[in-house]
Amino acid sequence: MSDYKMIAQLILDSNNIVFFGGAGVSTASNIPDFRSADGLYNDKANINYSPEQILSHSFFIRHTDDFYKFYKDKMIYQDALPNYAHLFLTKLENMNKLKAVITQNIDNLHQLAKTKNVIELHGSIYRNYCMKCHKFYDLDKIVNSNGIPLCECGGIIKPDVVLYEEGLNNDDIEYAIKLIKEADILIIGGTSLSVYPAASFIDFYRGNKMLLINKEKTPLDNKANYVFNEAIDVFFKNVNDEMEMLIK
Ligand code: CNA
Repeated sequence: MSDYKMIAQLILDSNNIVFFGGAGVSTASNIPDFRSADGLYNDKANINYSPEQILSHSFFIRHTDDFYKFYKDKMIYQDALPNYAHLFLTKLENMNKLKAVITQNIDNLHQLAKTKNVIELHGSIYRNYCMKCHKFYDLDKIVNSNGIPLCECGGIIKPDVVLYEEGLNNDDIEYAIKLIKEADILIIGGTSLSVYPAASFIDFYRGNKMLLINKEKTPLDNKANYVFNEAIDVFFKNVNDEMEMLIK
């Protein structure tokens, strides 16, 4: 039996699958990740500060103007569309197999692909709020502001994105851990598993069907029951082909 067929069978036999993913899920939608060779962290254009520094809370407070220059240039991809990986997860949700997508992504592509239960551990570029009066603003406000986006009240608008040095939302943490604890199959994909605390959540999985699909090796490969070092969109296409053959 091929690996894809074996995974297809596991999926067909389960109704409690949880997906945990990251930036690699969206590279096929032309959004660069952080840590691939052609990712943002290897972009030689960032000379003065590293992306980790720029995307930190203290940098946002001290150098808001420079933060926004980088953020608007490198983090916003309004025209990006979901790729096969997003669509396959929606299909599994519609088949009542997938319980939730837990993502570190901030690009809204799972929602655009119509997955309903999405936990955005690191927030979303589409939500923004005034740091003074908490008024909500959409992405257009950020994109259409020259320099630092300001609220009507004069306050600075901040993206609802979890920056380095900032904590995750407690309800999201609890819900994500509960889903992972109770999952039959945990599919992890497109993440270097190097950003904490998010990466630590996979430790709560108790089953023996942890799949890890990532182009490059990760520090946590040894925790997975099945590791596939390949593109996740292609992997899901192959699994889907096998699923359709098995259903026939
Ligand atoms: P990362 O650290 O950049 O790792 C991405 C991983 O995905 C790498 O190990 C790649 O090898 C792998 N990869 C790339 N393309 C594919 C593919 N097609 N199939 C399978 N694997 C692939 O990103 P993480 O998500 O692990 O790190 C967490 C950060 C990245 C979060 O805080 C995000 O907010 C942040 N981020 C998000 C986006 C987005 O929303 N699309 C883009 C860039 C960074």
